[in-house]
Amino acid sequence: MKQFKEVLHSGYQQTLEITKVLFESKTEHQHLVIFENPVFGRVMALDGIIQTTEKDEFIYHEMLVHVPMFAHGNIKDVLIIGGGDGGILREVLRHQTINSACLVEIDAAVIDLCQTYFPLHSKGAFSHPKAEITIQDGCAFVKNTPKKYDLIICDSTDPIGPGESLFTAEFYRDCKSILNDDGIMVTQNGVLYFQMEEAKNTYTFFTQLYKDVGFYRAAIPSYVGGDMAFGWASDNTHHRKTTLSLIQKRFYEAKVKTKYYTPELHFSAFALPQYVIDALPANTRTSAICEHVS
Ligand code: AG3
Repeated sequence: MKQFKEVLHSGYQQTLEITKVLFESKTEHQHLVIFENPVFGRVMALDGIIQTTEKDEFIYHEMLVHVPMFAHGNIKDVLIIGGGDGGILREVLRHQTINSACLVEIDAAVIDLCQTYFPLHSKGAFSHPKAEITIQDGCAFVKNTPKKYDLIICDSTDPIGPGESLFTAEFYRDCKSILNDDGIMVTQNGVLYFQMEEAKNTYTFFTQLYKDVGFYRAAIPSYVGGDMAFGWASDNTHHRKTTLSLIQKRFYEAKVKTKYYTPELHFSAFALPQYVIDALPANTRTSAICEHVS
C-alpha cells in the first residue's frame, strides 16, 4: 500500500494511505502533490506538509473567515495572503456586504491545480467580480500596495520554505501599515500542542504592534495534534469580545450558510487552555485571556 508520511513535527508523524496519486510536480516554488485518501478524499501537500483536504477544509476556512467578519460587523475590503486553493476566498465572498476581496498568492500553479483538482474549494470564486487576484510574494505586496484593508487573513503555509517570511516582524509591521484603524488581522498559527514556539513568536510581534492580541482555536483533523491556533490582532479592543447576542444577530442577518461555524462556537473559540496561557510571554499574556463583556 502506498503511503504519504508527513514531515512536520519532530518525533511524531502522521501517515495517510494513498489510493491514487492524481498529480505530482515541482512548481516554481515548492513540491506539490495531490492524492486520494479514503478518509479525507483529495489531499494536497506542499513540501511534504498537508495543506488542505476535500473533507475537512470547511472547518479551517470558515473559522479563519467568519470569526473576524462577524466580530467586526462592517468589513468592506479584505486582503488574503496565500490561500491559493480558494477556500478562504469562497467564504469571504459569501458576505454580500463586502466591496473587494484581494488574494495574493506566490505560486500560480497552486491556484491552477486547485481549480482543477479541488473545484469545490473555490466554487468559481476566482472569477467573482469582487475578487482581485495577484501572483506575488505576500511580503512584497504588503510593502507596496497603496490600498488599505479592514481585514487581513494570512492563509500561509508553516514557517518553513516560502511561508517563512510571513511570520516575521517586518511582514507583520507592513500588514499593520495597510490595515484600517478599526481593522483586524488573523493568521494560521500552527497546531498549539506541537508548534507553540510559532504561536509565541507571532504573539510577541503582535503585542508590539497592536492594542489587542489573542488566539482562537479549532481542531482540524488533517492538521494533526489537536487545536490549531488562529492569531488575532487589532487596535480595536472590542472586536474580540463581541457579545454572543451581537454575533448571532449579525450571523442570522447575513444569511451565511455554514457547515462548522456557529455564533456559539465563535464565542467559545477564544477561550484558551491554561497551558497555552502559561506558555505566552509573561509580560504580555493578560491580553490573551478573553473576557467577554456584555
Ligand atoms: N495552510 C495551513 C496549513 C498548515 C499546516 N500545518 C499544520 N498541520 N500544523 C492551509 C491552506 C488552506 N487554505
